[in-house]
Amino acid sequence: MKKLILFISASMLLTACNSQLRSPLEIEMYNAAGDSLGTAKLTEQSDGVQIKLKLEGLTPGFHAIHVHEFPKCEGPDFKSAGNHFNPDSKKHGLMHPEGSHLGDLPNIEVGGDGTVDAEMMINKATLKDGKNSLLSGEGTSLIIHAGQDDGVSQPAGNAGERIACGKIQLEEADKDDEPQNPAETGEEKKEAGT
Ligand SMILES: [Cu+2]
Ligand SMILES: [Zn+2]
Repeated sequence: MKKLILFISASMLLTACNSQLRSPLEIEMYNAAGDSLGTAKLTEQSDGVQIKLKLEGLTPGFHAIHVHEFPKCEGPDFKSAGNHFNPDSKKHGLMHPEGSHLGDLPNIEVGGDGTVDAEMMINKATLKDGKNSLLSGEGTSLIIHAGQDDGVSQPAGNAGERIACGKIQLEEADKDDEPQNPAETGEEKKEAGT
């Protein structure tokens, strides 16, 4: 009986750990120079994914923010992040009749001190498996723009340059595509030319 209880609590613990890997997921946001601006905390909820944004060092005013399709934040232009996350092939814009991209979000307002502390929902998104998962494939990214999203212009709301980027992906440790043969780790890997 004792063994059974031990087994049950061990598997419950395992389940808890598993879901913790995906939610909440805290990601770091970087500017074009590679400096950290703060964090975004993503949490799975029944109707979507909640984002809690705590950033500093931005220019005051309204800025567009979207989920983009690739977890690649290569500055200074962050073009590597690709287009908006759009698993249903819709048009861009929260105000577009044929919209919107799943990754479209309302503009954020940065205060006079350059900080923003905002909370928003990506409706119908998830951190679990499936086509609407922000972690599908390699993952996605969260991008902030210099200007604001007008809510209708194609393809991306005429929001201007990409000024901040954060990768929405699981920890490196969770990836299983790396070869784990200890015999291969003895030799230092040569860096690819950057
Ligand atoms: Cu964007
Ligand atoms: Zn969009």
